[in-house]
Amino acid sequence: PADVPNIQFAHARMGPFFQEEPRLRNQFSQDAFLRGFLKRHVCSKHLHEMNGRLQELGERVTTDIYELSLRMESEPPRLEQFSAWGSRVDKLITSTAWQNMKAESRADPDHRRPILALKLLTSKHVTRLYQMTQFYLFEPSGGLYGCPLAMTNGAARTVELLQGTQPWLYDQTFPHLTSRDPDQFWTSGQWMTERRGGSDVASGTETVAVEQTDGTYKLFGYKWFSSATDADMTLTLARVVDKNGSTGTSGLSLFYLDVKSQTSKIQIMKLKNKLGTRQLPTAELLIDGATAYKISDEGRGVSAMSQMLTLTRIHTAVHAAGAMRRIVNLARDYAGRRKAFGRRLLQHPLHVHTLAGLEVEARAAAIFVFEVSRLLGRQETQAPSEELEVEADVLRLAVPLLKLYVSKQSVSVVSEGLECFGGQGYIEDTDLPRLLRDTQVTPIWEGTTNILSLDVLRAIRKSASKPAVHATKQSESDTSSLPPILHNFRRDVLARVSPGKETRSLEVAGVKVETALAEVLAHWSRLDQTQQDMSARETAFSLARIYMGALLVEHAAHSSATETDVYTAQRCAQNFVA
Ligand code: UCC
Ligand code: FAD
Repeated sequence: PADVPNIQFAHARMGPFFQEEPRLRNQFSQDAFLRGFLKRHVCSKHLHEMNGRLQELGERVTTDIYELSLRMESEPPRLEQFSAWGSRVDKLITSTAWQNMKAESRADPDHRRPILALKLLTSKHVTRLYQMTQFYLFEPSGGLYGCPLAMTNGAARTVELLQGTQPWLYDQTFPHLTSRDPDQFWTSGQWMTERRGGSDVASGTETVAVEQTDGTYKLFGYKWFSSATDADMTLTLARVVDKNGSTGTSGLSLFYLDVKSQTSKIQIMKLKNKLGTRQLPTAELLIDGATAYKISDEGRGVSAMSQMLTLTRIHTAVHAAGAMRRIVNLARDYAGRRKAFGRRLLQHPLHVHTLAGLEVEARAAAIFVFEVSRLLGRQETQAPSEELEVEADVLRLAVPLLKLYVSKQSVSVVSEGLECFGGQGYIEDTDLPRLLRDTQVTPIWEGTTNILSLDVLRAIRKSASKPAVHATKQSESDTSSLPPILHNFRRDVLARVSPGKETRSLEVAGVKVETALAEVLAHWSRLDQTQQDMSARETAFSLARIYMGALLVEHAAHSSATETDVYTAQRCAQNFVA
């Protein structure tokens, strides 16, 4: 009305204030912590090459790759089970964005650089680290395409390890699983979970394998979760039975199944309606006589698959750590743009303290992921040595600890991160809620938190029956009763904090790590078997935090460390034992 001055809201006007959006800048150049870690561990020749590629990827995950992921989210997969004329067709319809992501991830380097240039470096032992840092940048913009890539990566490693006993399998699949040519590249599934149980796979698997006269097997069963429904091949578990249906051994065996050539024998019964990971075609599958090849010894399927689990568990942690990094980057940027009570959020001490806490958690998760990837690369490529044997023990414990801790923590960090945007954090079109939905799955798949805590116990108990790698030194006699794997874990942690303890600013943090470790190990040694089972989760959380604390202290004690690195180590060390 004419009698109200400076009117701001009327038909075609919505008021003068619009909040600036948070901006996503190059995710590699913004990540001083990642660059610092690489500088510590990669020689200058490779570092230059690696930095160049990661810089490029860091940009693409904020532009074209990110755009693809938005389309993948808004055009989820669909299942057409019957044709218009009633025939069963089980046609999985994925978006062009999903299909483009497959091509993009492998694009011929002569035409366009692949998103994930896995074979770039000549120095093999840092290749795993390089690979996982790429996934770390890629995952929050990857539209869950990292899921089939993770399973493919795990399958590639599994067939590589089986090369001695199954050379034909290696020849037939490995070049495809690692190909950079999109027309040649295959993805693999990992079909383990059935209706009776996804944790207790040994009792839960009802799928049977019937041997044929030519030595192949026909599989019959119902896979309750398959996230790689459009995969070219899969590795799967089944129980061998004779023609009368009785089992040979009680255990499961591992099978290779070429999916793309036998779609008529694998019915897609249903696409799952999920909280998140909506871009991903997760389905229930009925396997009705598909031909498969037994690739493990009979009854040794779980063991033969364990390296695949190692890879996919690391990928899960990479996804979770990547989500934390993304939300913290966005929240920090937003805090510089949003004002409340007359000041930018970045000028409110409490908000800054909240962000700093999230930054510490994101860094702790990141360094855990980077170090485990580095150790894995060393195991895969270096000649056997006593040092590597000790590292193998550390890695065996670190993988379940990494997966269980970082996954769980990512849900809490991403959730807190959403709150940093106030109400906007809850609004779908900001694309922020997707991060929470897609991280909520990480504690569940690839082994739940409890199952991985029990896996830590499995590793400790198995090691208890083996002799120690190192003779016990006098000063270590008080811990000589520890199972060798814990003994080696302890040595590793102490070696990492030792330089920090000599640095004034890190001394307290270093001592806290040592004390917490001593307390956890002493407490653990006093428990009987049932008590160990009952407290497996607390033990695992404590060991994970202690390990991250040790990694951060070690990082902060390095000559290239910054003040922020020191603060991170100090703050992480404030809260150790679960
Ligand atoms: O969820 C899935 C895919 C989701 C999508 C993937 C995305 C990846 C990231 C993407 C980012 C975007 S696939 C389903 C995953 N399912 C699981 O993880 C199953 C969880 N359950 C377990 O882990 C259980 O603990 C089982 C299945 C391993 C338990 O089986 P058993 O048969 O009862 O276990 P045993 O008898 O204790 O172990 C059998 C053998 C032993 O070796 P031997 O006989 O030589 O003593 C174990 O030491 O397997 C060995 N073993 C292992 N070895 C068992 N676990 C491990 C391990 N983790 N490492 C090495
Ligand atoms: P259950 O085994 O029934 O577990 C239920 C609860 O009991 C959990 O909290 C668990 O921690 C707890 N529990 C079980 N046993 C114990 C114990 N001994 N001690 C203490 N607690 C215990 N699987 C595949 O094989 N391939 C796939 O591609 C795949 N994709 C998936 C995609 C999505 C989106 C999801 C959500 C799952 C997918 N899964 C896939 C399945 C996933 O791996 C399983 O759901 C998971 O391993 C848990 O198994 P479950 O669902 O049978 O739970």
